[in-house]
Amino acid sequence: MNILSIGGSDTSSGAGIQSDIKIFSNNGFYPFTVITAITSQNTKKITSIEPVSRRSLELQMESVLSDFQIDAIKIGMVFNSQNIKTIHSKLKNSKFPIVVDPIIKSTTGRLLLKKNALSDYRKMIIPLADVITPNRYESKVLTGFSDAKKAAKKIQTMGAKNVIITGFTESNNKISDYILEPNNQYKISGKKIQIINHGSGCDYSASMTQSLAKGLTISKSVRIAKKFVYQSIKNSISIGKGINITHQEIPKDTKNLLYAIDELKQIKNIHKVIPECQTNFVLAKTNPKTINDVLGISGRLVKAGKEIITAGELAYGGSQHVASAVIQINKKFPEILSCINIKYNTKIISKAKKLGFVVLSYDRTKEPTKVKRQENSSIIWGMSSILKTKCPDLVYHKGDFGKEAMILIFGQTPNDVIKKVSKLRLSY
Ligand code: PXL
Repeated sequence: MNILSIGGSDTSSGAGIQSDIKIFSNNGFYPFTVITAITSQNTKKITSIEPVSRRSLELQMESVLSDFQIDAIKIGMVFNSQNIKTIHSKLKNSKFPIVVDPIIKSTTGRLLLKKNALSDYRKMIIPLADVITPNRYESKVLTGFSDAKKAAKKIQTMGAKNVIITGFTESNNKISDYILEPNNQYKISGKKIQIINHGSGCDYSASMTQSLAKGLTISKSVRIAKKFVYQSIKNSISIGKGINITHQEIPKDTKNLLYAIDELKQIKNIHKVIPECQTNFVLAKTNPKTINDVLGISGRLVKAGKEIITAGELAYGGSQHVASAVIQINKKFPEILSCINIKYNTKIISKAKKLGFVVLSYDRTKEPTKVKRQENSSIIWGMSSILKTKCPDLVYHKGDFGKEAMILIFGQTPNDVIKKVSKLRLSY
């Protein structure tokens, strides 16, 4: 899925466009960007803000909108009326879900929306919002109301569909947000963390945008955003001489699998081994019991011309078949945690044998009818039927009526699997 982030460039990468690129990429989204202004800033202060020209902003918007499929848009910092008018004219008839994050002042105290642009912001940016995420201060500046519920109602009458006032109430360890949907209002509370930081507002709206792209409900999206922000503040880094910058720690397993997927994409002619049903690449936790213990690609690795692209994100439970295979093998060989499926090809099998790989196979035409009828049981049956004493590097089956023949390559780690796939390269 693809997300467009419209906002300011932040040299510290703690907020704005750079922060969104980090978040969306880490979470399996492709980020497109349109820059409204260039800020010079570090963890102590902002020393300059230069809006881009109207022409540049128009052309950036046209470049992105005319070419790509977009699943959601986030609008962050828009510095002046010219920015606002241009964005409005390009998005006023758009059908994408839009999250508006009203950026008015930085944590370091600098105004990021010109005072004389406020009225255009109310008229032209707020009505674009499917979701708008002001904090209390921002809701007051936008409406004049200190009462956050009144402010939310006013913002809704300005044209935003769903209004979320973040930090509606706060105590030492709890922070609640107020949500006003078209026909519903409620509060959602979460844990609060006391670290002054740069980036948490951006993180919240970025997370909301991801959830909207996936079609989640507002309340589910808010819960996810609150957890995401809590973690990113908890993992915040003291990287400069001033305030902390929020940060997302990618779990080790996710990093390893992502790294291996990248390596896979570099293997020459790799597109030739992507089967009709596409490829998944998985990494299990130790002692996996169900597919929810196995990290996989929630879409697949798909062939696009001579390249392969990752469609979807990495998620536990993201793979059904390849994950089931690894779970079965792991029962007998607990060191095996990773697996990939590739296209059946006799040359690959001969090469594997020549290389001394342990090659096993099963015959799907021998599968009992009962197993065939039961969804997802074929792999479990197939794998258990071949597990003798040797731990396989490669398992294949030649398919059955309506079932594609397939090769599975196993390893202890994703890197181990990639090494095996690379060694087989000359055969495809
Ligand atoms: O955190 C709000 C924000 C958003 N976008 C840019 C920023 C800031 C805060 O400094 O600089 C570009």
